[in-house]
Amino acid sequence: MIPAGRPVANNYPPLLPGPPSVSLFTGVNYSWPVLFIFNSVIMIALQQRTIAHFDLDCFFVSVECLNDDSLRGKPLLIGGSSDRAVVSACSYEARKYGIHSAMPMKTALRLCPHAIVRSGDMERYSEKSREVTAVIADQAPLYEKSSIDEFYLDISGMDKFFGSLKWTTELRKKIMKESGLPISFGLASNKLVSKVATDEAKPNGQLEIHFGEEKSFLAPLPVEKIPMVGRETGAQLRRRGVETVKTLSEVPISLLEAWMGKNGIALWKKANGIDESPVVPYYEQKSISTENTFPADTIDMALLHAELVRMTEKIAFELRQQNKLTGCVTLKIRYSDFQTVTKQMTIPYTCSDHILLEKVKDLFNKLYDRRLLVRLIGVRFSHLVQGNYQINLFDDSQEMIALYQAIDQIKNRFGWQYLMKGTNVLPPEKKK
Ligand code: DCP
Ligand code: MG
Repeated sequence: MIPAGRPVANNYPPLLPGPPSVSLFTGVNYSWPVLFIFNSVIMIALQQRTIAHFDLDCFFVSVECLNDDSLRGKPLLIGGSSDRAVVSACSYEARKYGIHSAMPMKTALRLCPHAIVRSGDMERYSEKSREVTAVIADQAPLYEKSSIDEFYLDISGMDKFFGSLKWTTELRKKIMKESGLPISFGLASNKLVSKVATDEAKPNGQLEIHFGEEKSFLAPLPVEKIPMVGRETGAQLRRRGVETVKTLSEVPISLLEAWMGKNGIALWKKANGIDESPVVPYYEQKSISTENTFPADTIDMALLHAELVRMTEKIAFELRQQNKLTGCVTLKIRYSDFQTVTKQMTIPYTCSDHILLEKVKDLFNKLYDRRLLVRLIGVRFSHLVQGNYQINLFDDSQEMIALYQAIDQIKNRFGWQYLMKGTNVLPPEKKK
């Protein structure tokens, strides 16, 4: 039984027809046809959703296998080759040895000394990611690109016309045929259950969870299968004797709230198969931008460059705080005569300052061609997807990753403006 005040599952019963003539709120009597239309509108509004979640299998590894067939079926690690490098991605064969993403390469090679190591190629992965996006965009009425290799599709209502499982299966085949990459999907009534279903279907599979079966599907799974349960939360729950999603769903919501605050409530909902979050269309996702009008129009290159560095570092930090990567950079310049020009560049997905700075400076050098005083400059990152900051640090070591972590911790604590690249520190007279 669900105690009063607890959130309940989103399985609304169909509205029952009332008596032949009913007074709704106003004392006016409505006839049958009016009530029927009213009912239909409400039912459509509350209708259960059908959400498909797609995730490419072993994405980086699969791209490498496309280029080199001899790598198939082998323990393969993607990452830097230096002593202090980390694993970005690993094949299923490598995972059997306990290797996982973000593990130091040295540890991985100790676990599996005969593993093959390939350095990553973010440009190629981004290209393939965009290829898959194009196939989905061409077919799906509403889709969200949630990470470099992951998509949510809202295909509610599709059943009436094609059958959602059939349609999704066809789309999966089309993606695999056109990109050459294996992909799995989960189909369910919300994002959470569809994502967990994809995970269960992997590798190279598909799984449909029918409406009403969400809780029983999740129940036997270990708590770590719930996406918001990381290693730390998982360990915390296990220490308290909570090992399966079923046990988690039975913990009183007030207790979970006492343990974890707001997150406890969110977790309880997830354990009970409830997730009302919408699929956010890719083209409506917010970009991150900043711009600055100079106190006096300027042609001082050192000042302009320093400002570009400052702005780029500011919004790259914002990107990392939101756990996002950008796939497109736009630069805006307004000259002193108010002519405004912009230029954008599609880039491999990243959130690293040094990569983004290079792109922004490149755009500036191409765009700034009038040798006129500049009134304003602006930088914008768009095509945002969820992603870890270490995703493209193939050649970088654990020290580089630790440095990014330390920089972001300091920025978090004292404010982003207190830690910047040396090039951005201007002499006091220029700061004015
Ligand atoms: N990635 C990374 N660093 C991480 C996690 C992931 O660089 N800590 C990269 C490599 C992956 C890609 O992102 O290939 C996609 O991440 P997934 O979590 O979807 O992992 P895979 O696609 O590799 O495997 P799976 O089949 O489990 O989806
Ligand atoms: Mg994947």
